[in-house]
Amino acid sequence: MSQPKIKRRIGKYEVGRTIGEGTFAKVKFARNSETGDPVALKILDKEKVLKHKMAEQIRREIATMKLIQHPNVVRLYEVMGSKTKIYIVLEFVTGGELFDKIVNHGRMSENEARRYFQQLINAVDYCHSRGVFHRDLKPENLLLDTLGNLKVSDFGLSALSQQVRDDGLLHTTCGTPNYVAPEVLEDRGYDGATADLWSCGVILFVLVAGYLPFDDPNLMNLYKKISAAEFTCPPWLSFSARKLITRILDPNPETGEPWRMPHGKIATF
Ligand code: 3AM
Repeated sequence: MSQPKIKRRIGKYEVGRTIGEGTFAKVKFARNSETGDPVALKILDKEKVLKHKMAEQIRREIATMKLIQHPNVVRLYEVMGSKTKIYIVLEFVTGGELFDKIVNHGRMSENEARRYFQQLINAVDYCHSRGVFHRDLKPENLLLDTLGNLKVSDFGLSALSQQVRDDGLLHTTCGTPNYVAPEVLEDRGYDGATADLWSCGVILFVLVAGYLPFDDPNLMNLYKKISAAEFTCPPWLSFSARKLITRILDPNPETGEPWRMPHGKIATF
């Protein structure tokens, strides 16, 4: 493999090629010049991020993130700032996105899906037990390492994907609502843990079905389908996968089985 071209320097990191671009951030390859280790450098525009007086929340979230160390969570090493930019230094994950597998090869076997789902739940459970919530779990945040292990990115950085409206409360921005829990969509104030679990249920469905449980070209119709948890399991699903998905995708976070879930209970199928 050819060495990436090294251009400029941010702190002790030599910045190389752009890996990709998300809604709020650009992600670049970089190398720690002291250790030679590769990292991913997430670059955010300060003005965009801070204009809603979210500096304090972001500072808090970043401080928490530095304490999170789990094999299935993308490590956050450090955060730096310049006059106009915020630089988040992350573990470099090389295996691409989990959902590219679905896009390229279609749905996966339940055995394969079970392995990813367990890794996802382990990551989510670990972060929740430390009071850290994701609030925006979706395909783009599920990366794979070279060994095919799942790494969840952007854990705890929910302020970066949300915005403060005039009422002073956090509201999820546009993005794709397909993975979002009904109580989040309805803006009725929500519990970060149960909302994350809903997203895990949608992710599991996509892995084993190969398509989204809730989808509609019309946004209002999509909202209605999500709020009513109106979905149909494909005929090839096993009874246990079907049962688990139905238990998680219960629109009422309080009745969704022990699921949407008391901490420590790792469900599987
Ligand atoms: O633009 P694509 O989809 O190719 O996989 C992420 C996405 O790639 C990648 O950056 C793009 C914008 O989010 N990415 C995000 N975090 C990463 C990380 N820690 C990462 N790639 C490697 N390591």
